[in-house]
Amino acid sequence: MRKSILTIALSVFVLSLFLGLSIVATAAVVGDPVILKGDDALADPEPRGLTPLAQDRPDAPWILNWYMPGPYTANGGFAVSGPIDHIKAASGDALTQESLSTVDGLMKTKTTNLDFGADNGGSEDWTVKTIDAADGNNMSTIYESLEADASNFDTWAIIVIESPKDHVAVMSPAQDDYAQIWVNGDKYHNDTKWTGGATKVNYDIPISLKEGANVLLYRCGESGGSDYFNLHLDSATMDAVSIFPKTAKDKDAFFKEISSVVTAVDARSKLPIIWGAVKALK
Ligand SMILES: [Ca+2]
Ligand SMILES: [Ca+2]
Repeated sequence: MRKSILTIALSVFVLSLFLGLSIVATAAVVGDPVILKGDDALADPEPRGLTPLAQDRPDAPWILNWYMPGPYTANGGFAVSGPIDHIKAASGDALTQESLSTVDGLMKTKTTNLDFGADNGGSEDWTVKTIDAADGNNMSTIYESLEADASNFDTWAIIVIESPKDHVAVMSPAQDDYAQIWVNGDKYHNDTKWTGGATKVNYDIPISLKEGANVLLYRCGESGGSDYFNLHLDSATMDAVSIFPKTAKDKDAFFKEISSVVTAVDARSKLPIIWGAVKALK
């Protein structure tokens, strides 16, 4: 009896060792995260040597809740608009796309509304939008200010990913038309080609996540026809992290949700003020 228990325990140990090694092997195949700098920041994946996967993933763990400003309209088509950082002008230089994809930048949106100007969508407050991953027009659908299947607009969407550790995750976007994605101030994806269907993925992109709060910014530009943006992370990461907005339906609720996640940064930014006050008392 005792021997058989020992055999089972040993088998389980060997099996989990094997599974563990397989997982490590799978993760290794993905490759290291590549941050797009210089000319690569606006270069498509194929010229950079990547091959489209053309995989339909209707059952992937798509992320449905996003923190977003209003749309930038009359963009002149995604090809014209895409290379321009509209966040910079609309925030009065308070933000850039890079800084918006950091905790510090995200915190600024508490008080910084974007104003795209009267001809390009004006100013809508930041709020939480819930998309339907299967909806081939999920970008135009979420905006009351846009007509159904609208053309010529840009959207920006944010999530906070709370990770228990530093690790490399894999993000998989589906977009129509032009996707650009930043994480923690670094650009990881630039793809001007629509993926061919709302849940069709062309690239699995390794990204660096750090312990604690990570900010991901997903910009999608639309010219005509379908307009959708979707994103999922690899299953192991999806199981390990918390993603916000969770149940929040508006800006206030979203910042309440992430308050404990971003506390460390808050405390750090308050330190100089506290020390200044202490000094003043002396
Ligand atoms: Ca459209
Ligand atoms: Ca389109």
